[in-house]
Amino acid sequence: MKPREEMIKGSAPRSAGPCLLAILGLCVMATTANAAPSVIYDSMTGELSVDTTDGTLLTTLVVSGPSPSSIDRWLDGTFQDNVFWVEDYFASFQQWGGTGGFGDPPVGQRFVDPGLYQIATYTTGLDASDFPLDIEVGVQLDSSGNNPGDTLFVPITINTVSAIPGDYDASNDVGVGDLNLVLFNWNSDGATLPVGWVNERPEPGTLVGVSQLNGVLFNWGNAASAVATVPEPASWLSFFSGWLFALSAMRRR
Ligand SMILES: [Ca+2]
Repeated sequence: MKPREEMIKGSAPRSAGPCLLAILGLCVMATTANAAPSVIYDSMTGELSVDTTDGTLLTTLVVSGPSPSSIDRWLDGTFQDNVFWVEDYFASFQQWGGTGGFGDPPVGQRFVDPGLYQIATYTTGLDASDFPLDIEVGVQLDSSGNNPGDTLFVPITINTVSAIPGDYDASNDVGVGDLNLVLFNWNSDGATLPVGWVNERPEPGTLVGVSQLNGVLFNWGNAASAVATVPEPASWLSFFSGWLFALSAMRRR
């Protein structure tokens, strides 16, 4: 097994990361900062996906954690998504690297086109503690290849499904907190949700809408250890009138 720094040729050794990042950071400040890509683990399916629809030109990816049970995309020695890949699991790091230009054979571009890619499957039921370090995302700063790369560090996004459907904020019941998450993020892309949206996060590329609202309404009042409570008619009435007002206000904006 090759050392991690050697495997992803052309990426800076981990120990040099902060220094390189500081130097590159000065350059980036004067131009345009990259929006953050996201790396999503779905605890129900075990699938790991990377979302670079923000335009990130991903060249390498390093995920600390357990070994995946399968590599579903960007396998070692394959040419996929215009990139020739090296891929390996070594010393608690699963890593992918594009080698276009200096791979064997030297073919294609080094960065993967921006998009949403499901790349590996892990054991189900993992949480953030199983991925102890931020994800390292190596990027190319422009598609010409003339601009040097950068390394972004992004926390992993964990998608989970609560034991209580509609309990988006993981408070163990379905109520106002969950409704507010839906209303204040109405029409937001699943990739841009606040961290307080813990359970049943919509996938990147999916907009928050009626499906999520129904998840709250049809499970309203359900709690973790109690029989579902049915709100009294008066509380339903005030609840719906408040919601309709909020929705109409959002549509006027
Ligand atoms: Ca809740």
